[in-house]
Amino acid sequence: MPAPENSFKRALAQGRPRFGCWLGLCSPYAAEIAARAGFDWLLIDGEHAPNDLPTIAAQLQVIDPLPPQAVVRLPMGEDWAIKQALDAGAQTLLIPLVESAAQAERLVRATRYPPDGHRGMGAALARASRFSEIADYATTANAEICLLVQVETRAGLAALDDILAVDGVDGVFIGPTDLSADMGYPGDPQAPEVRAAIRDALGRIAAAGKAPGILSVDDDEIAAHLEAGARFVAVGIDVTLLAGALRDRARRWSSG
Ligand code: 3PY
Ligand code: MG
Repeated sequence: MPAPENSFKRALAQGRPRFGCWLGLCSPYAAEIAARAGFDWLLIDGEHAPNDLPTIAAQLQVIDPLPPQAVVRLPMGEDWAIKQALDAGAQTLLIPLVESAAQAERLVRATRYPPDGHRGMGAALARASRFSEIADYATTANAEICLLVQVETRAGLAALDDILAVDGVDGVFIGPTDLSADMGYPGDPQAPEVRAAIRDALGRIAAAGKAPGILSVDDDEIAAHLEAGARFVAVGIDVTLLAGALRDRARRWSSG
């Protein structure tokens, strides 16, 4: 039996738009609500939400049997963290702050078993191999890994064409918040210079045949990103959706 097919990777390769939601509530219960809402993919955020390996694994267990594809964002692209996330059953990873082709190549190798890379062997006791039920996991896992890297600094943008040439990188996600800060507009990803840089980057990623990704919760901006080439687009964040709805309700019925 081979590793499970990564249908998110296939969809991105075919250029189909995929709409997702960011998960920062760190809860399998909340992840199930999002997984039943109708999104194509869900991002379990280990960079800016207090997720650790057990909470990531628990959310993967909930999401995997349901329609959306799970994407795990790690806080950084360290070999050991990548190995643990893959062993926990993640097949699609998003890695922040990639600024060179050499860094992207190291990430590709960290996600692949030898001879294509140096991912440590040990999935026999892991969820990734369904606890050894998938007899052919070691020989079939590499083909189902989807690696998405984040370009979110001026240095990353300067290296974008080199990063796009790295075999094994499936998509490049532009991080508008970090990019705007690095470009001198902290908290203002709408700044015209930032918007132009994002538009140019999304177009270059699409032209290179890789999947361009982005996050926005503004409908007009999402339409512009799609028009510029974006294909995996996060259109919501569970934390801010919940916080906004709760605040609206509390305001409506405020006793003070
Ligand atoms: C960013 O905007 O910097 C992100 O990492 C995610 O949107
Ligand atoms: Mg970022």
